[in-house]
Amino acid sequence: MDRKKFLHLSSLGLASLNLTRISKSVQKPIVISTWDSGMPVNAAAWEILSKKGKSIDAVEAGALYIENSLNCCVGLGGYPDRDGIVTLDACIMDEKANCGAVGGLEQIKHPISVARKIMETTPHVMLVGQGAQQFALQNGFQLESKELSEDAAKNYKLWLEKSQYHPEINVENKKQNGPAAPPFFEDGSPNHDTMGLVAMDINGDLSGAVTTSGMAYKIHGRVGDSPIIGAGLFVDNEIGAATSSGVGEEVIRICGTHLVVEYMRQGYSPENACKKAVERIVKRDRKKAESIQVGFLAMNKKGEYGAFAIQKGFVFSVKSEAENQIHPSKYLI
Ligand code: SD4
Repeated sequence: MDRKKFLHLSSLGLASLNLTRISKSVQKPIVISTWDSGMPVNAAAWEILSKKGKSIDAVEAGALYIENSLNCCVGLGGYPDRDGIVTLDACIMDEKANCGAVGGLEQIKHPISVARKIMETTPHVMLVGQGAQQFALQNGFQLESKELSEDAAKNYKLWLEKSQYHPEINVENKKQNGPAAPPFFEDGSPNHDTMGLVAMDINGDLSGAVTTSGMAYKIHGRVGDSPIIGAGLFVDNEIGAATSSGVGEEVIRICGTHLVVEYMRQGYSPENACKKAVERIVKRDRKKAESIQVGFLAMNKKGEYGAFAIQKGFVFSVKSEAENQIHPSKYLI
């Protein structure tokens, strides 16, 4: 920058801002994902990102990894609805705002790939229920068994004793209140039933994916935020991308991840953008917010990332050249 231009910018208070932008290099490739279960998911995505692959392939690979883990509560190993049926939600979105989604998909192992197929081969964004299953079968996906995983069957049986839908938040609560209250496993560990991930590839292109069995013991037919573009996932290649986990109804009400991206557009850091969205939920109904969890996770075009949740306990996983670790999210209440 020549001296004259520098002095001019200084007079506007913009010189340091401009210099910061020049000196700060973009962190890429990078992948971030919800929860500690995101560590192996990131590793699967990194296989692609580290070989200069595309972020859309990386996020699909990450989601496929967790859909394959039958001991996990994402995918067919997940917890059922109150009728004992596992219904899966997923979506995927790329740097050109191409997107695909499935809601309430039954007996198909890889909802994320069905979502991608919808994105790439149909004029639509979202297919649900029987139609989504029919589309999957027509496109070579196998019909899997209806049987619940061992863990899910055990917890469902326990849940049936009271049949109450009370998504709990803290492990402490869970231990006081007895077993099987979602979103917790019987041993008290959090039921991370949603995997959301966002990646930026070596070209700086952003993509995201979400896959989940949704809230345990939901009403049959209920679809959460996870497969809804702008709620569970949003990608804007000019600005950044965001994903969410927690009580989907509250995320849908504020178009959560779209809101986070819009806050980043206004100049908020990823963490502060997530915080603003959390504040929106809490402001609407603080009493309700005190009893639920919602966490947002976001990345901007510089590869900066951040998260924010209503409650303590939300964590996220990051993989880049510089790090491979789990971070605790800040929280409001
Ligand atoms: C849902 N948002 O179905 C999902 C559930 C979730 O951790 O994220 N649980 O509402």
